[in-house]
Amino acid sequence: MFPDEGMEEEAVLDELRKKTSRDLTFNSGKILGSMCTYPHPLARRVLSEYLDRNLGDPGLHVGSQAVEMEAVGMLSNLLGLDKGYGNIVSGGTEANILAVRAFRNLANAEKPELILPESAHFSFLKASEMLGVKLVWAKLKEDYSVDVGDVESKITENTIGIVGIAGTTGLGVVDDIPALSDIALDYGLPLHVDAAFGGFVIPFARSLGYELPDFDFRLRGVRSITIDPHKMGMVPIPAGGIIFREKKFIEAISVPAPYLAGGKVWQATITGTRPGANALAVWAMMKHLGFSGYREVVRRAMELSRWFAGEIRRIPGVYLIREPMLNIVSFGTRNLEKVEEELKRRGWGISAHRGYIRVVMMPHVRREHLEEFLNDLKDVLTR
Ligand code: 0PR
Repeated sequence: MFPDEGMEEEAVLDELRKKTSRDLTFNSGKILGSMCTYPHPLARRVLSEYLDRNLGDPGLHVGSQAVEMEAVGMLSNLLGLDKGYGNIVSGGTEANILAVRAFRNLANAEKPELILPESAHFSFLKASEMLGVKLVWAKLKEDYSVDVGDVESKITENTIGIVGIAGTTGLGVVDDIPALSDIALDYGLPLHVDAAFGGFVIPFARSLGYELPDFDFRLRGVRSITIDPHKMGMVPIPAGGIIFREKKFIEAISVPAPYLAGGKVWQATITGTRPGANALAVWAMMKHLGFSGYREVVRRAMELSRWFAGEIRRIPGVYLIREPMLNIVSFGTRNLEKVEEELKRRGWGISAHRGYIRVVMMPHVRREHLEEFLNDLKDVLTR
């Protein structure tokens, strides 16, 4: 009901505190299955200071827009491009929709089709429905990466592009992007890489010596990449990233917004009014941590996931779905549903809806949390 009279601020806050007390918090260490994390203190400061900035009207917030473009520039560099074109957006969903939209608008297909791995995130279902693009699913191999031969066999004259995934949602698998890039070049098709999760992991993990395939703009077939600062980038929600190799992709999805303060401006994003503060936080975090800072975050996460996978392997009745490639470890158990239910009852933020339990080693996850979790898991299994 809409209140007739207002309440005191403290009373409002009290009520909110009570209502949200059932939420799990990242700080508690109980959230093991999420790709989000507790935002970095610097990012929190930036957000509270610049909450009013609106990138939907960049003529008002000229400085913030320039910072957004610098952030896009830094992300492009991280992904192997001297200069890229894109935006800081609301998340991986919007970024993926923008890529599909650009591919569709640039293609001349009567019945547009997009080829993507069976492991692709459900954001592509939204893109498909909104954009009238048919999804053509490519099979996975035994190692859960996409079967590149199957991708090639599904190319038709209606194909508008191909999607590869660098860090799948369920298992953190990195597809054979070099092979997909070759196919894309052979057939003159654009390749989109969904690195919503892996974008802030793979470059750093590789520099630590982990063997992972090339996945970014260094491969000539790659035309666009989704990379989410609100996952491993430690920026508050919402902060996604879409980067295109060439300006024509942005032009293909831009609409004129003629009456804004900046004169005739063009908008490529789905959202109109959108948070400048989060884009500034993306910029601030990259400036603050730098490559070496993020590498330390990733080092910890990768080491923890290797340790955790080793512990999982030692528990009878529990098995890894596959060796982890990134900082995601997914495992199955006997009586999975009952195990999930009991772990949740004990306060763990996990889910087994895909047929296994996914543990994402986000920066808030520490070894002592995992030890406690493993003890609970062993206990539940012996009941
Ligand atoms: N692409 C990939 C590979 C993803 O894993 C995700 C999100 C997206 C795109 C879409 O990103 P946005 O959610 O930012 O639009 N994957 C997470 C998942 O489904 C999203 C998530 C995050 C779910 C935190 C739960 C959670 O607690 O697991």
